[in-house]
Amino acid sequence: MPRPNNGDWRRGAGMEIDVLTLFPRIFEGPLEESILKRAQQKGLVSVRVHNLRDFTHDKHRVVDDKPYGGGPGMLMKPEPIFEAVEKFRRTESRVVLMTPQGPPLTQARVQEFSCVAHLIIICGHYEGVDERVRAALVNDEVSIGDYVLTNGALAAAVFVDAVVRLVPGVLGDENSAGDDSFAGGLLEGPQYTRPPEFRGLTVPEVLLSGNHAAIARWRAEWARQRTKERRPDLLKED
Ligand code: JFE
Repeated sequence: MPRPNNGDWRRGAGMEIDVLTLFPRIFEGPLEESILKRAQQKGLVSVRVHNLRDFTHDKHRVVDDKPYGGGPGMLMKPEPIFEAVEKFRRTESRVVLMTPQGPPLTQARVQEFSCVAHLIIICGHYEGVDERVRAALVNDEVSIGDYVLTNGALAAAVFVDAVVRLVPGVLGDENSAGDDSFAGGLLEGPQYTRPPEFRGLTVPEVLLSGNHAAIARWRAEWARQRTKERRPDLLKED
């Protein structure tokens, strides 16, 4: 996977992410924990969360309206979203819309996004956003899975977490992200730590053997078997 196309990317502010949401506090928890927090402290990534209500100009700071043609629920008005995106957007920015109607996120797509210098993430709310936001502003739509959340903010937190951990230097060990389930297209097999026997349950002998070739064969065989059993879809070619 190529690293960033943009010259400023690593010397500058690290990866930059602007999140546009009506619920900024949904982000505070996840961003202040462990890896995401350290990534920001190290200057590898900078996540800024903005309240879309701050981009209204009327007294009641209205961000929603009824859908034309009728029907239940409300939609997000285009004006605050346009104003916010146009404030933050640069030539290298990618504008991402969280929506259950986007293509489902995969680790391959996460890897691509981790190479982008600047992400602007629009979190929908209510029943969704005015279609003109999609048409005029959005580069990529992302669903985090085939289930419906109450709004896009939690989906965006999941997306940011998956992307940020792939930015070089964020994980202590550069290899650990590459070893993940899915990175190799297969699930991982069983894993064990000490003690070698616990409540009569033992660790497979081969893992204690010190025979690295045998261990690698054992792991490859279990990865294949477990993937075939649990996620045969991952073995099929597309
Ligand atoms: C929004 C909502 C009614 C959506 C048919 C904005 N993977 C994923 N699941 N859910 C979302 C993403 C998501 C993202 C943004 C969202 C859900 N909603 C709720 C309500 C119909 C909807 O789409 C609003």
